[in-house]
Amino acid sequence: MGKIRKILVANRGEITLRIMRTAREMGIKTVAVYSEADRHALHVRFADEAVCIGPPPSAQSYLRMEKIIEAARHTGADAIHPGYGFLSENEDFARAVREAGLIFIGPSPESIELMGSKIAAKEAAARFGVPLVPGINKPITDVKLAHEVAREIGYPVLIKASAGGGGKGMRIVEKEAELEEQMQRAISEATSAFGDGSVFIEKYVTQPRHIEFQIFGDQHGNVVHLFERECSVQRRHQKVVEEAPSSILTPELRKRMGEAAVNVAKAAKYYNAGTVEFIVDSNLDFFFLEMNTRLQVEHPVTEMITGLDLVKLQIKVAEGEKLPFTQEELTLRGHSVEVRVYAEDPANNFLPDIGTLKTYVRPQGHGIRVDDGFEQGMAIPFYYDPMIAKMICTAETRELAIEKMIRAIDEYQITGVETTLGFCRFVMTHEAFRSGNFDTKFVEKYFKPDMLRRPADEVSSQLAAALAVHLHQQQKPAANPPSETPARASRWKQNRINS
Ligand code: MV4
Repeated sequence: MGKIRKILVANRGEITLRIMRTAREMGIKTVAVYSEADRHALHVRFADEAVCIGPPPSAQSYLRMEKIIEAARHTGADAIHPGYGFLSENEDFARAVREAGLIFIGPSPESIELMGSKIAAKEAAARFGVPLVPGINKPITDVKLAHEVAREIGYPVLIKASAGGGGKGMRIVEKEAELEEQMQRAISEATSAFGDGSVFIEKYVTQPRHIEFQIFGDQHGNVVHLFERECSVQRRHQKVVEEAPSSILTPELRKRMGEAAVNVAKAAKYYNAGTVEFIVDSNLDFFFLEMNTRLQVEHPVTEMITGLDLVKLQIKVAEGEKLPFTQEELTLRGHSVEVRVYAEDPANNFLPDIGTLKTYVRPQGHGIRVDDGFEQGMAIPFYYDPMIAKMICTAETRELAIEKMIRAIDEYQITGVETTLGFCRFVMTHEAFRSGNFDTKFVEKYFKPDMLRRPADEVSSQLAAALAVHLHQQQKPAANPPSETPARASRWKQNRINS
């Protein structure tokens, strides 16, 4: 251990820039690794040094442990930050980094491994008195036992893969007649997806809210929580909006959940940044689900309400320093909302819309933070996650943060690709979101793709209808219906919902 002088960031995009910025402020040199598709990427330009690690597909570049460790050796880096995604929650990578004599800026391989097994994670949490969803916390293969368990906890139940997480490999079983078939399917799916067919059964909590606690530990056994984030607006387990604090927690509930989160971390002898996920039911009862052993995409909302730089803290505890504060010294101020801006087409089932950012102008002003990895004229590579940016708006109250977000969305100019900005605006202006009365089914319940139809489309569909009538009167089929608005035309002003 000791002072870190040079960090290699084993990642790409906005999170790599975000990490390198803090490193530079701390006087630490930075090393980028990149694939052949990312030669001109901003993280490569920003870094003090950069090493190409292979062809565009992640499996041949950002997932190649030995290439990355070799790049660290070659450049004399003494630490590796994994970012999120890619190798960030891979215990073999954390171990290989340690064995190469380098510092892994994250938790121990043992903690990553423990939390990688949902069953082991729940077992550890239960030993520390943390509430779990009713169910059985053992791998189940025996159908008879499954029937007994499900009958006892009551339908609907949820079958989850122990090696899954983030919603992967989950199956809802509404009634007894479906249990056996769903179990067989879950087991075979888990076997092929994770090489581990262990599944377990939980009571299915309907209309839950997703509330996660940011925790932080040092290597001296100290653990604190940095309050919660609420991420209930999701689409197919992809978070759309995150905020801190949650609008449903009272100070008393926050204290109890925070203590439970710290206990989960202590059960795993956890250090560095981590996130403890809970679901909260309509009675405000909370249950531990799983722990994410990485810095999360949505960490900025926590930074905004605590005033802390989480990457700086990660680096300091990785150097062996003690946490510079106690739980009692931490306070929460204001409200912060984050939206994720993707190059996806919400009107077309959120299909990735890969292309070049013809116009790219960020919003500005008080309380607005944009974490991104692109500039105008850059192409969004097809090989990776199509997130363009995270936009974080912070103000004294939730209402003001939402108002600021709407203003910022309207000011953001992106052309060349379809984006989820209009969809984010839909959420921000929706009564259910604004009132705080929503759950994880928000998108399913309220969003229909045609809600984002732009005025220009309206015009062309009216034209099409008029033409159809005209042609029908002439008894001729339409050979060439009028074309849609050019897909890549400037339309940022039109990103709003027709209402
Ligand atoms: C649940 C649940 C209801 N009951 N477990 C989804 C992600 C993974 N971390 C666990 N997830 C869920 N587990 C029980 N017993 C509902 C979900 C869930 C969900 C949770 C948080 C945020 C969004 C979600 C969307 C669908 C399902």
